[in-house]
Amino acid sequence: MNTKYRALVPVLGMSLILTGVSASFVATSATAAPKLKVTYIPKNLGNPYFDAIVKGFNKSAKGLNMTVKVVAPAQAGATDQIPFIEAAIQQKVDAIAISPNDASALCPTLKRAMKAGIIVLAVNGDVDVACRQASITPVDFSLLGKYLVDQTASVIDGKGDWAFLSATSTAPDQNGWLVAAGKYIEGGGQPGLKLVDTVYGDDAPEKSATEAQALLAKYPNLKAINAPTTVGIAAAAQVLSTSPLKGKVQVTGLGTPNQMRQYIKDGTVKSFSLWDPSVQGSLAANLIATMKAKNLKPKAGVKLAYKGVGPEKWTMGKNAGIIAGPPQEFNAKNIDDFNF
Ligand code: RAM
Repeated sequence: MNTKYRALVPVLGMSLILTGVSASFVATSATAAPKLKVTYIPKNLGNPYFDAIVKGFNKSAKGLNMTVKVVAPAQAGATDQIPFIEAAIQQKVDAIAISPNDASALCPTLKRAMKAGIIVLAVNGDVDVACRQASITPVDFSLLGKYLVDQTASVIDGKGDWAFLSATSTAPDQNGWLVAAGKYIEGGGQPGLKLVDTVYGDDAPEKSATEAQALLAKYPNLKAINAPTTVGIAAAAQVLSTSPLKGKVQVTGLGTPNQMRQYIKDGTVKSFSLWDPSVQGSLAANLIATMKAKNLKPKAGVKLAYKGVGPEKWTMGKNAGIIAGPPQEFNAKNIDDFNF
């Protein structure tokens, strides 16, 4: 587990993770405006991808009179985030930002939060639109499906059997991308490729490694594993890096440059992609502050300008969704230019 920003404190039978910056909500003086209290709930613990989102959150929160408390379950199960949402409601926070593990299972609890006057944002993945006020996602999900299939084609010259190693079977982000990938394939995209299986590593390193090994054993003609999850791709690359199949089976997908650098350097991986996750955290902090200060009601067409955050000018799309993207490819030529 990454211990950089976490202290594990057992509270009411669940694990509460506190960021170094905001171990508790900071009391304000009588004259100062009260600090905005935000709880951010990533999918699960121990994933550096979410550390990067938290970094962006904290960086922007500093200038926004805001404290950000980060709490998450140990595992990324569909309902595992519910107790953390409930705790935030009890603490009367101003806003809850959540990277959901399920599109519907969290809805009744998120609706209760909104009824209590709490701003609810979906970050990195979305929930049913009635259960949040806005979403910030990294990419247009329908476009990323094609992107992943084309990415697989590019590492095996457009030909061969391949499999998806995904996160959890309920993950709204990965599931959205997988459905879009399926549509692209059905429509004749990359006809030289054959998708033989989709397996789930649950965004847990050990389970992801076991699933990668099982794929290699089950499909002797497998040419590539595409893991559209930073946990899955690092686990699959680690398995291949010490296997006689290194170089014969390609691993690609979505990963953080810091976790994947060694596998690019040792030749296990040719290329993979990701966006900068910190932009989503920065956008979330700024959007919460704007919604509070200006009583902004998010909807399509709302224009936002945030200095130092990505391209700085943002427009809300359909269902008050903001896309933080774009995906970027990493390979041996550019991997050292990135540090997250
Ligand atoms: C993992 C998580 C996250 C996803 C990234 C690409 O870290 O599943 O939700 O967006 O991978």
